[in-house]
Amino acid sequence: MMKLYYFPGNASFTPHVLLSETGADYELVLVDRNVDAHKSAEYLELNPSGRIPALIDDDLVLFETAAICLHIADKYPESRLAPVVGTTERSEFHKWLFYMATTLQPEVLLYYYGDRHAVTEDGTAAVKAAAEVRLGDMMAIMDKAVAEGPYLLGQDYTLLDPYLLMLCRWCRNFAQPPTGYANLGPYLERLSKRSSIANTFAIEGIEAPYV
Ligand SMILES: N[C@@H](CCC(=O)N[C@@H](CS)C(=O)NCC(=O)O)C(=O)O
Repeated sequence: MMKLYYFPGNASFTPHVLLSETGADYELVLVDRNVDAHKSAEYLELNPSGRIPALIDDDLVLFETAAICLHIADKYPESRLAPVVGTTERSEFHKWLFYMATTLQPEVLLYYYGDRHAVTEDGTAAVKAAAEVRLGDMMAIMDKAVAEGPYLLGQDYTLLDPYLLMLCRWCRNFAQPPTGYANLGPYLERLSKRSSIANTFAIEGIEAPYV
């Protein structure tokens, strides 16, 4: 049985939604950030970067959210969480997955961990402020991308959707929250009602407003 190491609302959220989508048996293991369990020697054996999530599937130990999501999608192709390899849709899918994992998500981390990127409090505040502005530009790109909908890739729901919802959720307290964008707003509302996503909010103890 797969084991997902998680903390409510963290980057483990998307793999958690996907496990729920597949109907697979899985176990959730809380990594309690309140006591820095993600920096414990035991957890660092699984994820040497001391970050959440990690996934164990038999002998395989994975870290990095996007890699975990792809593993779940590949293991359960019948859940259609990713387009078939070799199709145009698959290449589009890779584009957005890499954009989110290597551009959008690190920018959100700059916002939340500004102190790791500056040596003074003023410096931290400046890093956070700049990240928020840059995320505004990135959200405008995502807003345009979901304009046609109902999903990021069009008609087909994929793992990109809960991934984007998770990243948008992390920006919910911004001066210009993602819900305020013309297309992202209704898109996020629609997704929040999807049963796998609503159930994951409930299991993780996350209360409305979700995004
Ligand atoms: N690129 C990593 C980033 C994961 C990440 O930064 N997770 C956050 C929680 S959302 C974390 O564990 N932060 C604790 C820390 O950086 O000390 C991934 O996608 O798995």
